[in-house]
Amino acid sequence: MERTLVLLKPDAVQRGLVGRILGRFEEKGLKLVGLKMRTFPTELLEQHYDVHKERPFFGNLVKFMSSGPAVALCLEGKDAIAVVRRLVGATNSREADPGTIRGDFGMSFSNNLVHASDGPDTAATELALWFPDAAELSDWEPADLGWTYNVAEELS
Ligand code: FUP
Repeated sequence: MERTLVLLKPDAVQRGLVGRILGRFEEKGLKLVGLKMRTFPTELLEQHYDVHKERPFFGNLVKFMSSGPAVALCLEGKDAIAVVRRLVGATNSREADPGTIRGDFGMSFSNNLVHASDGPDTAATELALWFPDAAELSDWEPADLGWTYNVAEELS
């Protein structure tokens, strides 16, 4: 099982898409382990996007991400990091495939609704940053786990 960080960006909140986007992940069979909503501080966003700090769009990106409430999620599942990235789609929403979240709901490159960790190292770093307190994450077993997966073949 893997865990990954997903952010529903301020545009997703402002456009009233939080429920539908979260629903995509739930419907897929990903387990919701953590969820919080607030206007996240600039310092946190600067750390989160540290890899982009020399890029020309960095200032606008941090400003956008801290411009209003956003939602941070921790999702869990087998191969969850890659599964979520495929569900989210290409960075530029105009080029994202139909059927993906960005492809279905977005028209923008920068206002692209969702962030998702892009690999195991990033997921670990990002989850430690966004959910530093283990008590914010819930360990629970979905009642339908044995129907979502072939447990003997896929989860042993
Ligand atoms: P992604 O992994 O798809 O979230 O995209 P990146 O990590 O490459 O970029 C992070 C965010 O920066 C994107 F969601 C959108 C924004 N961005 C721009 O605004 N302009 C650029 O040229 C590249 C990225």
